[in-house]
Amino acid sequence: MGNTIFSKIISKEIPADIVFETENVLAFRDIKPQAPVHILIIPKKEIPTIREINGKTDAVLLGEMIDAANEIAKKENISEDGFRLVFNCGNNGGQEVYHIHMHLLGGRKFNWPPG
Ligand code: DGP
Repeated sequence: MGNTIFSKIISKEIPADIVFETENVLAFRDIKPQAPVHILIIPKKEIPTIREINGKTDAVLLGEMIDAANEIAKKENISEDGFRLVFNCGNNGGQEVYHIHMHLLGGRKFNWPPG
């Protein structure tokens, strides 16, 4: 088993508000939401950062994460107005949990460039 808090959420050792689950992907509400809808979409496979992603071998998994985002966005009624998907990577990227996760944010308008 892994050593981040997300491994314990995957194994259900600690609770989370899970909104979507398949064999390979899990999605749950962020504990510190930055928008009316803020959901984390994670692979069950442990990958510490986006730097460890191999585009060829991980393509199907990443595709499943995008499919999950689209399905959840529809369920949460944020699809039509639009939403933001974010991977933070490493120190400058603001990553806190070293198990990759895609933030799905919606329900309000976001600024660009980000702060
Ligand atoms: P990042 O900074 O990209 O690594 O984002 C980590 C996010 O994970 C942050 O928005 C807060 C969230 N988070 C951290 N610990 C927990 C937890 O135990 N449960 C849930 N639901 N979210 C968590």
